[in-house]
Amino acid sequence: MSLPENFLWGGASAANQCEGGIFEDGRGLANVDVCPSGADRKDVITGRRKMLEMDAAHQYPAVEAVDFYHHFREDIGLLAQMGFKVYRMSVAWTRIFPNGDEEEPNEAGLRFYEEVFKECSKYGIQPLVTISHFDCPIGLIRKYGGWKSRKMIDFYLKLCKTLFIRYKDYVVYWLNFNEINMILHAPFMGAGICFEEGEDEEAVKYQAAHHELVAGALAVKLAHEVNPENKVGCMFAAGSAYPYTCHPQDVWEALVTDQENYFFVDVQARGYYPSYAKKRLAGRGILPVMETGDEEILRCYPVDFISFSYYNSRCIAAPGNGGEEAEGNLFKSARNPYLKFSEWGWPIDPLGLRITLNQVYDRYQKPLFIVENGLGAADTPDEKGEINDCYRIDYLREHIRAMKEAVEQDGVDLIGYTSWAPIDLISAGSGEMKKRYGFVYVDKQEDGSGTLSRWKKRSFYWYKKVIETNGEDLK
Ligand code: BGP
Repeated sequence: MSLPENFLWGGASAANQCEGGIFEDGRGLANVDVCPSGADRKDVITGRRKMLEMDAAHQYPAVEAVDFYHHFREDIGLLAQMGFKVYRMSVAWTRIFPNGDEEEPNEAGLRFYEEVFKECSKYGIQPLVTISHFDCPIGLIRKYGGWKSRKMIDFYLKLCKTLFIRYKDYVVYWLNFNEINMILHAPFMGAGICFEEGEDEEAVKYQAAHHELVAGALAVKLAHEVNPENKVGCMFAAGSAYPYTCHPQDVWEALVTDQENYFFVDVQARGYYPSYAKKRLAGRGILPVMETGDEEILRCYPVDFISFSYYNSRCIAAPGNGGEEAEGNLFKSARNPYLKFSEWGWPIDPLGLRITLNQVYDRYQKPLFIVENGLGAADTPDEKGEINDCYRIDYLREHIRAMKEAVEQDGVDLIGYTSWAPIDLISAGSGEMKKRYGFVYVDKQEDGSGTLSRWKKRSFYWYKKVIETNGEDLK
């Protein structure tokens, strides 16, 4: 038994974390551009501190990022050398509609992505395009409050329509929103939401989520109308919640945590609000306002496949049941005493990937796609300038092994695997450059210095062999 012949191996990135060039060719400003690095980032990405423009007191890593905007040919060439079958990337909304509400798209922005897709197709690399990867035009935030407003649905669909038509010959795999459940944890970064004094934050977040859910379903409809070959997936930040102990209260809290995340996929994949969400949101008086027809839209246009990021599992203790806190992908959880942790304090749990794949597949019975998985580490070149990132190889090897077991032994239907991120880029959570994920090192340092040149790390050669052997040789 082995992985299917046409298994899509590759890597994943996001426009705002790699492109830079944010003032070029008519591009407008987006929420992700004004998230600073440093201590204030957290308050900004969570919507508690309103920052809609740049100021002199902060650094904004998205301004240059790793300058994919001018290096994309070289970068895609490197992906091709590793034998990539798929490249997950996102479009910057504001390259195409600089303020979000223009009548006509910005041709220069459209041309940029066309060049990127052409470059991919030169090497037979299939793009997997995230339509909105933590990305919302500042123009729409100022005028409408981002996804708080139902008006966003139309602007988003206009973007979708433009993309589906223009790139019909290049792209069939689409994701409607990156980590849609992140709206609960980083609402400014996820959905352009800033909270006003006295606002019920939960109510605002679930209302905005409802707008995204409707928009996402209508994007599926549109994608199929433009090209019946199009396949649209949802995307959520996954990682099963383990009970901290077998105390029934811990088990219960873990179940509720899983439901909070599955809520989004329940709607996007099954086509309706699950009963637990309806009851609980209604119980708190925050059931989103729906328009007539919304329920039908959700029911008629479920996604074609389910994708997710997996970095770690979570461990949940009921209040007062103890447990130290652990870090992890913007979610806090209890520290799992059986796991090791990354330099950034994220748990490392390969078996958790197999568990997650099984749970998600059991629940939805739709094809799955792992679209993010990787290890953030502070790589340092040795005296010869080489980067021996054996820790990254170990992490990926164990996760790929667990993924294979889920496919080969448990029968999970998996389309592909894209590691985060093939070429070093800016961290979403912390805004740091030194938290690196790549197979390719980018000479850019935390203070912004560096030549931006690209060097292959040891993991580059390792991943190339993994792809070449369709995951058989993981040594
Ligand atoms: C996910 C995001 C990515 C990415 C990744 C790693 O939440 O979809 O954009 O950055 O996590 O997280 P970080 O960059 O914080 O290390």
